Amino acid sequence: MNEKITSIRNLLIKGRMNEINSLVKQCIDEKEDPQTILNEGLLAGMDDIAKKWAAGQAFIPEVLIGARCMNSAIDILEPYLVKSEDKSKCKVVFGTVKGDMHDIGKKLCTLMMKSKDIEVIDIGVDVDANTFADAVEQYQPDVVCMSSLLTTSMPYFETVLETLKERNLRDKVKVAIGGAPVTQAYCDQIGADLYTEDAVSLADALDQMYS
Ligand code: B12
Repeated sequence: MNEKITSIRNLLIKGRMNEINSLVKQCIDEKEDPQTILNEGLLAGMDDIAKKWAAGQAFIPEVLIGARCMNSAIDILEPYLVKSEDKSKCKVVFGTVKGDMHDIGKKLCTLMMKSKDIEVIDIGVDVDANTFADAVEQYQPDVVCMSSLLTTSMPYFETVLETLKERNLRDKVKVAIGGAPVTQAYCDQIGADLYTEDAVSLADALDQMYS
């Protein structure tokens, strides 16, 4: 394993953003695969933080600064992971539902979709049902993607689906849901159109649906 990638992983929990960003740039200059930097450096580091948090060895500030470092480094990697210029295959509106501030997964899904020439309009975190519906009216996407990382925010998917129905928008868009607590069974139960486990499978599924 490239030592710099191991350092990126280890520096994440320390929140050393400048050093991480500089190592990411060095790895890119040395022609390291950007997907490897993402998976074995940044995502592995975030996973270490999550495990430490679960074990009571790390606390919210560490998680938060780790997340900030991760988001900053993803911005550096984005141009190397994303092809551009081609016409987009489909348009996606993407938000994290009301009550939920988690956005790293959304950001990764966005990156992977962009790499498949899918246009993504990110409407943020803590997004309420009417804002999702307004975005459908404004941007006329093919797909609405919703993310939830909390068992407490997950039921809000149903509120959004209801609002889309009430505003006669539900039959105009496909609705995809995801995030750690979400399952295919839950997707079927609430009548969403698509669930996948991770960013790569979401991008692949939409790529196939709209090719
Ligand atoms: C980082 C993090 C935070 C950061 C978020 C920073 C940020 N900018 O996102 C901070 C510190 C703010 C935070 C806060 C909280 N968090 Co938090 N957090 C995490 C942590 C450690 C990592 C999440 C993450 O980014 N993972 C990495 C990304 C890449 O993975 P992902 O989000 O799962 O996304 C992938 C898939 O799920 C999927 N996906 C995601 N979205 C979508 C959408 C679609 C359409 C599809 C198809 C797929 C898809 O693709 C993604 C990429 O492959 C998790 C632990 C964990 N193991 O998940 C806890 C966790 C989610 N948090 C948790 C909790 C409890 C909280 C707090 C309530 C803590 C508190 N007491 O305040 C608050 C809630 C704040 C709020 N209102 O949202 C719990 C949730 C428990 C539960 N079952 O509800 C977890 C599981 C930790 C734990 N073990 O207890 N958190």
